[in-house]
Amino acid sequence: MKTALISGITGQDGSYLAEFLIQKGYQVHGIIRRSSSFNTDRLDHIYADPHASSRQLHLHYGDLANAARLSQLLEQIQPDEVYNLAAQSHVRVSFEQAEYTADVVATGALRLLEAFRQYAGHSGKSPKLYQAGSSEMFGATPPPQSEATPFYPRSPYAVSKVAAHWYGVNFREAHGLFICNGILFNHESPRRGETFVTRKITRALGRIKLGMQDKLYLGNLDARRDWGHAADYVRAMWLMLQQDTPDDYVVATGQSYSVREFLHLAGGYAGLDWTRHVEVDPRYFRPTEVDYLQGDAAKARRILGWAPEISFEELVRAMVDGDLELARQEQTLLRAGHLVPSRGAAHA
Ligand code: NDP
Ligand code: GDR
Repeated sequence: MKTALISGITGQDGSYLAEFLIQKGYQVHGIIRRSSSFNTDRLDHIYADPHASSRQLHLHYGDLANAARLSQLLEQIQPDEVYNLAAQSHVRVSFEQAEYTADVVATGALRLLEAFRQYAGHSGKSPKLYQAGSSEMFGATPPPQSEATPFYPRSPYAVSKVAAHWYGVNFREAHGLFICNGILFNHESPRRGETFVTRKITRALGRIKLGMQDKLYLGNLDARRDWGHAADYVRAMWLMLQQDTPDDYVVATGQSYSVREFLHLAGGYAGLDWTRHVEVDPRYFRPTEVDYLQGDAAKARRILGWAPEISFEELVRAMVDGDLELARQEQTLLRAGHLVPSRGAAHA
């Protein structure tokens, strides 16, 4: 039975990856940040009482800002596979919190790599590490983007991911470690954070459909993204670590749509004329935008045998269905006199 350690386990990808690895029989350990409010909602359905002997999911407090704790966790858990998914992952927020983003995304990855190097040196195992890289690293370089495409990052987030990518390559080459960089294009799901554009849209459509909200304020509707489903993408992460040699891979669907096209499809499926509800608010524009991402995942297809199984249309439908159901639940709570936070002003 293998043991995995996931940083960022409470995020969208962390929850899908934990589910995937548990189904494969892994013991899954996750690093969670201490928070004054609960941050484990996405894991509730797979969480088991710590006293249950059969449980496969184990959560530990830690933070990518705390190097000593990362070392301690690796020594204690002795993982076969480490997945570094933790990040301040919001591109626009990174313009406001550039230094913090660099500390978590770039230096945080370095802290984990350094702890991993020491652990690998004396564990007697040959552990493997996955680093969550991003299509944002390509930034302004025109599509299609593959492993051979030069990086041209357009935000503090993307610059930090480029640094983390090269730390990974350097640790692999300098110390002979098994480290893979995934270069994943956008992937979404009903568990996507509510301030990313797809989820912001489907969340609002659900509430508009039930009369709980009228307007949705968005930024650049012309940006194009290659959107896949997170469940498909965590499988690619795992496949990278099952190979005999470490390498870097682009993971993408190869199809690209604009935000406007996403609105059209999601609005149509929800039975709404989105043009009556959406307004453009420049506060959501980015100082430097990434206009057009469309990945070429031929290498992942050839070497990993990976291909997406969930189509763009299925993704959009799953997200709209999920958020219509959530809006219905909110409406029931409201009618029963409970407080429900307003989502109209999702501020990113
Ligand atoms: P999320 O924003 O949903 O999750 C980020 C996770 O990182 C959360 O668990 C968060 O914890 C945790 N985290 C944030 N800061 C720290 C810290 N200082 N120490 C420890 N944990 C921290 O991201 P996704 O699941 O969407 O993405 C996973 C990874 O993949 C990220 O690195 C992201 O940058 C990258 N990526 C994502 C893509 C996508 O389209 N989703 C595409 C390409 C790359 P908390 O819950 O407490 O906030
Ligand atoms: P992105 O995702 O920046 O690609 O990063 P996001 O959904 O935030 O933006 C996609 C595009 O939509 C445009 N947009 C808006 N975006 C947000 N968030 N809010 C809006 O109101 C809005 N209106 C238009 C944006 O300008 C952009 O062009 C995501 C994150 O998950 C990163 O962590 C990851 O690395 C990349 O995907 C791949």
